[in-house]
Amino acid sequence: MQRVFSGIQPSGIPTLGNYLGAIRNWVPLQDTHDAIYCVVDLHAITVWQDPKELAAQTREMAAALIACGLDPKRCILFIQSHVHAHARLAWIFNCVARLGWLNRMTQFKDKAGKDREAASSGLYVYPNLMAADILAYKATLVPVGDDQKQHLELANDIAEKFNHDFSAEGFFPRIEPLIQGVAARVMSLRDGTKKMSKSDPSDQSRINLTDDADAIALKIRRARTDPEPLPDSVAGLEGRAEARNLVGILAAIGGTTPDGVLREHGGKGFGAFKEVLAEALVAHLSPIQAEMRRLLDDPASLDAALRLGADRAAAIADPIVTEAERIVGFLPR
Ligand code: AQP
Repeated sequence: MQRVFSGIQPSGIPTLGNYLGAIRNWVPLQDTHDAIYCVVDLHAITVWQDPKELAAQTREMAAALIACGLDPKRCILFIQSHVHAHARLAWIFNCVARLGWLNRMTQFKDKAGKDREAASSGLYVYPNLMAADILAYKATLVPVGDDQKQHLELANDIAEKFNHDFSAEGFFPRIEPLIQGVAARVMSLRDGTKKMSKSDPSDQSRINLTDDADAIALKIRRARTDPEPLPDSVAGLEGRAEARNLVGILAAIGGTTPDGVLREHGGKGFGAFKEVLAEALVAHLSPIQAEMRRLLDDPASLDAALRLGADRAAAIADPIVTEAERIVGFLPR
């Protein structure tokens, strides 16, 4: 069975973007693949996180994943910092990856903003840790949103250079991204050229998975749009990033295509369309929210499931990383 790995940062409440671009697509893979999913707290601290909030957000993210359909019995679900193999392999990869490669990463440029000198060194080497996350399990398929494609190409460069430099041909496998769905990239509700992000300073820019019906309706009502009515087909969405985004969201939620949405709603003004969209979102997210609340009411059971997940993950990753350390020439203890 092919092994898949994916992770999500507990850097805030999961957004509709995380859900449609990633989490939702992870669920069916539990039954067809050897699936490993991780809440990546080591990645989250590459930008400042309040320690108390980080712990709470980590648990909340795990609850959200389970509420969205990940079943700790059908997949391996754990917290990244609980399995030390990730950090051990990441250090080796810090020494394999070239600065020139990292300099090309657009996510660093986006996240560091204008004051790059003030960004953490962790943010800079983030893609090396991501490569370690995947390769510590020799996973070959990584379901991610479209925004992560560049990091996966880098992970393949790292694997190839490791195999080559240490004469370990084939030790680390090639990784393929799995980019699924009509909403592979959900955009900000305030700016159709920026992706929806859980750490965007504006809460109005995103739908959080925990937003109640009123918050969802308000955010959708306030979402930026243009004054034209909806076109009859996707060709008419050209140059209308915000309209395209809202149509894409309804298509993804309703299990249809943007053309399907426009066949039904083409010609409508945004006032009417936004009401339909808000209603569909509330109906879709309510059961997930109820299940999340139930899980968070019993943190001891949730933590126990995550401990078990970490044990299962470590049982796979530890021997692989120990072998990588031997290949590098570290003296076994
Ligand atoms: N807007 C998005 N549309 C589609 N997919 C998305 N993903 C993130 N945003 C969108 C996918 O979600 C997965 C987990 O992402 P992450 O938490 O590891 O980091 P991220 O990509 O940086 O997500 P955020 O929400 O923007 O987090 P912050 O604000 O902390 O940086 C990935 O598979 C990603 O593709």
